[in-house]
Amino acid sequence: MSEYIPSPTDWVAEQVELYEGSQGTKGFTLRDTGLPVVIVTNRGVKTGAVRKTPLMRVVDGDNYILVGSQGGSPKHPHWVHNLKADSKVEIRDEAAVYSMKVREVVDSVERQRLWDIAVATFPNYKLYQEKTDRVIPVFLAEPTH
Ligand code: F42
Repeated sequence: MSEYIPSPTDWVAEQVELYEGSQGTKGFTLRDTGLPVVIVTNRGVKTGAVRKTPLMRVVDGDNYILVGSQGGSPKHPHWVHNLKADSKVEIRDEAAVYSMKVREVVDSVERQRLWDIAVATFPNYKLYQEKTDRVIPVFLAEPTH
């Protein structure tokens, strides 16, 4: 088992600790929004370390949609590079943990469909896209059987 390196952003690391430490019974919403969050566990492309990232819970059937918005910042979050290099992830959704494989969605029709679901779930994504020149990456996580 590789070393786990917590996020250097305090409130993010604290959310991960509360969520995982309570087996998904606490800390599963985004601060004052009350909207649910999942924890994505994956491997860092450079360090090989275990990384854990809270993201909004956006679902499409059994699949999860992962949106690399990072508040509309000018650069992609690091986890985007990690997921492009290694598609194997675990997703914790409250008490449930799923093994999944992710892919970046590049087909424009498919991306639009998933983006619309994401914005309907978390309307701030639309504001974040308006804030930045980069096209916010969208990933689809599908169960591995
Ligand atoms: N971020 C989103 O992009 N989308 C969301 O829907 C979202 C929801 C959300 C809900 C709750 C919450 O607490 C946070 C939420 N966030 C959301 C923020 C999200 O959890 C991440 O903090 C944010 O997206 C930034 O991701 P990041 O991977 O850039 O994390 C930074 C702070 C970080 O940890 N950076 C590390 C560092 O040391 O600076 C590097 C991490 C890393 O993965 N390094 C790799 C390695 O090898 O280990 C190399 C990566 C590379 O770029 O090559």
